[in-house]
Amino acid sequence: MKASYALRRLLSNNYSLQCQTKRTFYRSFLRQTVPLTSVRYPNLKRGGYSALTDKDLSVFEKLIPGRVLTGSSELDGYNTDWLKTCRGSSQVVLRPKTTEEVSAILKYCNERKLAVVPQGGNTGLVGGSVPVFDEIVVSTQLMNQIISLDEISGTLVCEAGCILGNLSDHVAESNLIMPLDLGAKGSCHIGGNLATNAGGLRLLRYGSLHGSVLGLEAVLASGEVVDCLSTLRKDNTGYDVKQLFIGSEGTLGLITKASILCPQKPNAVNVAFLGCDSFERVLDIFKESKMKLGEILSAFEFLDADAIAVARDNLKLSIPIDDSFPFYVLIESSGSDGTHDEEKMNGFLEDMMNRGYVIDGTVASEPAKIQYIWSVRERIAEGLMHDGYCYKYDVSIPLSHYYGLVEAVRERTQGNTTRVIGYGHVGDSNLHLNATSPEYSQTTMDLLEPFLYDWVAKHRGSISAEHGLGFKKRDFIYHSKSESAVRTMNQMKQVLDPNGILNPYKLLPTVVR
Ligand code: FAD
Ligand code: 2HG
Ligand code: ZN
Repeated sequence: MKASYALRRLLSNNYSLQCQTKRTFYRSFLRQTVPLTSVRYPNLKRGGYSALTDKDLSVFEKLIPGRVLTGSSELDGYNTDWLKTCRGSSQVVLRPKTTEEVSAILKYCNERKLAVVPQGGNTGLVGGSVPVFDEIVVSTQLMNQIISLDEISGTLVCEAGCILGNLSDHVAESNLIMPLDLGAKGSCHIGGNLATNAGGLRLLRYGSLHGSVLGLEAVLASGEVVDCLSTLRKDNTGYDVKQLFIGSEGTLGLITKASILCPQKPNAVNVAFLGCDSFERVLDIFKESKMKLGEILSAFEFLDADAIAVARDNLKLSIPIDDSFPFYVLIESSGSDGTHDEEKMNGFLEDMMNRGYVIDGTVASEPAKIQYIWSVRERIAEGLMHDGYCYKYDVSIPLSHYYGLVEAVRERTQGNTTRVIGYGHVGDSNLHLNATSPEYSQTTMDLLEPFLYDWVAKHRGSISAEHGLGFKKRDFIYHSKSESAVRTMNQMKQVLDPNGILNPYKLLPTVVR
């Protein structure tokens, strides 16, 4: 293991790179003109919703004085998604501060049949958080109060608009961590995380939000407030209604508050960044890491050479080890005893090197170095945007077929893309496949879809592992869900939102069979 050499190189890195403000990045991309969604998808028809009037605006102004945004330049960011692939033409953004205000807004919109899109940090990757036509944006930006933190049980209660990174910083003061972590933590809201059932980098260890969310409060389309804000770990009194809203992508209700179980902050964290020569070796290392690291294994991520090229060439990040391997693995251990964990990690890595599974690697236990290694992985989504247009896929595939999809897509789209990369949460069987081109190309899109979704369905995977269906993927739902399951979802929608005002054109398919 060339650990000392690689760590020396890490030390000389410019750490400020990872602190590059997201603001500058977003603004420079906003200057590009994103076609209106209604233009890119000409066959899509606007639903029979009312059109916004001056009278509606004055009602909103009375409900939330001073927090009704209407200027078109102010609305740009709310109308356009993070990927710059979807753009709506909403004329108003409402920024309530309380559940009561959300309730009054939705009640009025429901009575007037005005369509609404709930929006958190607008980091969603499937076009779910922005209007398709002229839906009213209800933003949770000002609902950002932390309500309580019980240090003994680790229960955090907060409003939906709290930024994930701020919550992490807050709970860290009590030696706790959030059960989820993702690259968008600086912007995404906890309400948005719940609405998408976000997975992220810690799911392997702490499980999905369906387990760590203890309670939530949501407002239905009618304005009724559904209070499920329990803080109990065990509560089997009837249907677990809160679960309905987790992963419902703003189509069943607007989440206003949540209570979340926060794990203890681990005393010792080690991160290894390793190079290997085939994807089979990645799987061998995963299997061995589960056996040898056992309870301290907290993340297992992989990147292929083309993903590494994005970090190196587009983000100008220095790769912690030699950048010529076909595959890279990032392993994190988290535990309570530094010496014990380090011994375990070093023993495991030595074994992997001796067996030839790992060719080169570096391991870090200091926070700044750990953060740097993680930034190489976390910033790939940002780096891809430098290529121009990004075709983003987020699938689950059984590990025996996992990387086959990247190879199949590369072969099929040869000459029509800048690159096709594979990376992601291999420990959760979750692959992030991304293709890029200088600008949107219908030819490339036709090569990718439905081919890619058919491939995933044939190999018994899911077409959306963690980002959701949103606007872009809803019509492929049948590739992963039965007709009866989709019909049941549609019935739930009818009961909770009979006028269909909440996030129309999202999640449910155009045609329910
Ligand atoms: P938004 O983008 O604003 O909204 C997302 C959806 O939730 C929309 O349908 C919206 O209508 C709905 N919604 C938002 N707030 C509410 C609310 N209060 N009530 C009801 N509905 C609401 N996702 C992962 O799962 N794992 C990752 O590792 C991951 N990494 C990412 C890294 C980057 C750099 C980026 C840009 C995105 C990443 N994402 C990831 C995708 C994204 O789903 C998450 O960032 C996050 O969960 C979205 O939160 P948000 O507040 O930005 O929600
Ligand atoms: C991640 O894991 C996100 O970094 C984004 O889910 C994935 O860029 C992507 O496809
Ligand atoms: Zn992810």
